[in-house]
Amino acid sequence: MFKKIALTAAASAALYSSVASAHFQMVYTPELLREAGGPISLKLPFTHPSESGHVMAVDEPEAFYVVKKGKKTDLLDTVKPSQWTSASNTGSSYEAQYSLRGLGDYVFIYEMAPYYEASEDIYIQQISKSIVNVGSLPTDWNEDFGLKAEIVPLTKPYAIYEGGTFTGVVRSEGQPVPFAEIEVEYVNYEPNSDTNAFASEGNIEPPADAFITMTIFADANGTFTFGIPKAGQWGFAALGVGSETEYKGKELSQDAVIWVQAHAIK
Ligand SMILES: [Cu+2]
Repeated sequence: MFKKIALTAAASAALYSSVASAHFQMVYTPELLREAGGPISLKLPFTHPSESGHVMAVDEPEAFYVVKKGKKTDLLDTVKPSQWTSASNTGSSYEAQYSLRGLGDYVFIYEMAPYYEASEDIYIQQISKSIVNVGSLPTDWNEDFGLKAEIVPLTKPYAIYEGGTFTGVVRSEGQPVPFAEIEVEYVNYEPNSDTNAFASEGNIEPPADAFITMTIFADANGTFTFGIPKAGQWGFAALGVGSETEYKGKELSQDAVIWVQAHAIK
C-alpha cells in the first residue's frame, strides 16, 4: 500500500509488478548497541518506515524469540497488541518488553503472520531479525539460524559508522539465495517509543521516489553490500526468498528482514 498518485489500473500493475513492495516488519528498539543491560521495549509495526506510510493490521505473530549465547528463549507470550501511528494512519500493531541481562548479542527473531496484500493479491510474511548488543561483546550476531528466510550479517549490524557499509548473505534454510532482490529503507521518521508514532518530520529529504525504497540485488552467492550514508536505523528486506511460496491457495512472498544501525562519527 504505497502512497500512489492516480494511475490507470494497467499502469499501476506495470509499475508495481514487483512483489510486496516497501513493506517492512519492524522490530524496533532505539539503541541496538547498549552499554548496559536493563529493560527495553520492542515495537513491532508492519509499515513503511522510509515514508511514514500505512500501518497494516496483521494477525498475531507465528513466532517471537531471542537467542543469546546459543540459547533460545520463547517470547511469544510477551507480545501484546498495541497501535502505531504514521503520517497515513493509526493502525493496530504489537509490542513487547524484554529485560537484557548480561553482556553479548541478543538476536530477536519475529515471524509475523501472513498478511494479505489486496493490491497484489498475494500474502506477505516477513521473518525479521534485530540484534541488540550489550557492552560491545560479540556472541551470536553472525549465526545462521537456518530460518526459512534469513539475512545472515557479515557486518556487525549494531556497529556501523555513518558512511560505512553493511554486508549480508541472503539465505533460506541455510542455503544462499543467488541474485535475491533486496529492498532497502532508511527509518527516516524517528520512531517514538513513548507515543508509538513516527516523528512528523523526516531526518532527510529523498531527492526522488527511487530513494524512498531502494532496490539492490544479491550476487551469485546471495551476498550483498550497501553503503550507509546516514546514521540511524536501516532495514533490508529480501523479497520472496523463503521456502514457503503458497498460503491459503495464493502466492506467498516469504521475505527475510534485518535491521541495522549506523552511528555518526564525531
Ligand atoms: Cu503496505
